[in-house]
Amino acid sequence: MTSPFRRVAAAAVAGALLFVPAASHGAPTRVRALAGDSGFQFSPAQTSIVKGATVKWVESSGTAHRIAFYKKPAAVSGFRLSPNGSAKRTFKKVGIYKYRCTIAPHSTLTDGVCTGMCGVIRVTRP
Ligand SMILES: [Cu+2]
Repeated sequence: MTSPFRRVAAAAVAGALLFVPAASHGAPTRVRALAGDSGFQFSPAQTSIVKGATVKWVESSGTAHRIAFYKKPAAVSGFRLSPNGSAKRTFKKVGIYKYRCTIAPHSTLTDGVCTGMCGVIRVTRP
């Protein structure tokens, strides 16, 4: 049994070892929305892309989600993620974007700190 934290840490270590560059303008970077036995989470919870790249959220647990960006350097609209559906957003400005699922009890936001189904997208220069 691997905790979500350990999985994220393991992914970060694997990424560092492989020198995985930030995703370029090719296929969208995928983020899975998980629920059920895995708990409410985005996988990976943190991802890096280059400016102009697209993130595609894929729901694979049969649960609806509502994504809202609560910290962003540029406007990016939230969206509903239908059960087993997907949605994309393209990021045109460098910076750190933080988002969460606002459907209770998937995440909570207290004093700017998100717990649960929370995600971060780091958008870097190409
Ligand atoms: Cu959710």
